[in-house]
Amino acid sequence: MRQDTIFAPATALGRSALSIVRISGPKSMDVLIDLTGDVLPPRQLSLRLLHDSQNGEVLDKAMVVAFPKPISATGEDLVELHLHGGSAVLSAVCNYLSSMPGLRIAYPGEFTRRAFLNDRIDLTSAEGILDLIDAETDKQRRQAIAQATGNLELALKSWRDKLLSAMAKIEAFIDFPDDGLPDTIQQEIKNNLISLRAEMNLALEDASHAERIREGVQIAIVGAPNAGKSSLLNWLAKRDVAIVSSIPGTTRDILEVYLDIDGYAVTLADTAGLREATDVIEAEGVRRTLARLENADITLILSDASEGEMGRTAVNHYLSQQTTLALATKIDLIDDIPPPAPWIGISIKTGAGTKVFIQMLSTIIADCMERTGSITLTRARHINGVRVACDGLQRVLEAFDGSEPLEVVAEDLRLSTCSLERILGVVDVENILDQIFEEFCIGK
Ligand SMILES: Nc1nc2c(ncn2[C@@H]2O[C@H](COP(=O)(O)OP(=O)(O)OP(=O)(O)O)[C@@H](O)[C@H]2O)c(=O)[nH]1
Ligand SMILES: [Mg+2]
Repeated sequence: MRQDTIFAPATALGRSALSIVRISGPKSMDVLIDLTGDVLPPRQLSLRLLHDSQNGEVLDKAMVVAFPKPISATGEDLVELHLHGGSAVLSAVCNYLSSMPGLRIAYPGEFTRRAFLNDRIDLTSAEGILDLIDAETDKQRRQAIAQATGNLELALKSWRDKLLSAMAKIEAFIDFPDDGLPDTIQQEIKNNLISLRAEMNLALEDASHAERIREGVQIAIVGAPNAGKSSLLNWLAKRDVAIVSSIPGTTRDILEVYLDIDGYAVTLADTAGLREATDVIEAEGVRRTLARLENADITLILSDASEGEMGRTAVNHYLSQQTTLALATKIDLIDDIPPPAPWIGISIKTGAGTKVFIQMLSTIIADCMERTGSITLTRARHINGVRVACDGLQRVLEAFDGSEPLEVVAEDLRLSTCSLERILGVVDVENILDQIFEEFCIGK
């Protein structure tokens, strides 16, 4: 399959100034000669007429560039055609390419997959590229570009090298069981492994934050019926997403909007008002609200300020978490009199209190996302791998009192090393490749 030459549009379809088609594989250079009638200098953009060599028709006048292997994005001969944008030019060129023997359209992610298989990038960088393309906020972009350019790869490799160096020292003594491991060497290995374990633990602690940056923080708006939840959602979303009415029990299902708050991706959910439901549909709405409340990273609890103490006590028991903001709504109805702490008074009608609210919300979101270390594990796959490595390391450190033979210690170090290599894609990759690359778009 890797012998196939593949091609695909690398830019989005539709009307645009330019449209790039990439071709990768053994026939790429022949295709370029066929299209231009010329052998082009490598890695240099050239302006050429592209012909259909079967009937001589000009397909487009375009900038083209050739990247001979192995110094190309895929590690294979790679050609880029920078065509004029628009669907007709693109389909004429793609139709012509499909008619050429040995050429076929690429599968999603196939270019990046080939880059990985040809050792141009490791698996974490490939995932970083995917995240970068999917990034919708600035924080997501920063996290993804760090991973795509090899930050995680470097960290994992340095951890692996530290494990390998400990293993080499231990294995040197396995063949001399009588002498045992000299104390000074044992202490040195131990100190190195203790600091390695601390680094890994820090990365694991940060991991949930990194995952939230990638996937977005979940915020739920909850409260009694008619508290103004849907009004707040519409105001934050700056559009009429949810129906607002003075009838309690208007919202019965969960409504979600995706927002960018200070560069962080946020999923904001409006929910059904919490009360003893009057019918089965509302009861289901309340059940869903409670489930969402449990999964939320941040909860906004709303209570109608004009109902005073009564309204607040109804939702007080949800106030326990740190990541909860308590909002007393409609303070315009009580002459903007501020409610007692921790309640923050707001009015969607007059805008009173909304500035303070937004500031507090931004702070809570930032706290939720803030990381302490520099290494970012963005996926469950990374977290599990580092956890396994860390567990192995723990066993190694415990075995140093001499309770286990050196062979057992070395085996645990080997398991830890393997687990890190699995994240990098050095070992056991076949079963996860499809899963990772099928998320890509065609042409990447
Ligand atoms: N005066 C005033 N009225 C408001 C304010 N915010 C919302 N309301 C009104 O309060 C009523 C209920 O608003 P919704 O946003 O539908 O309340 P909800 O919490 O979503 O209600 P349910 O979906 O029934 O649980 C509507 O008539 C809104 O116009 C506000 O800041 N001031
Ligand atoms: Mg509502």
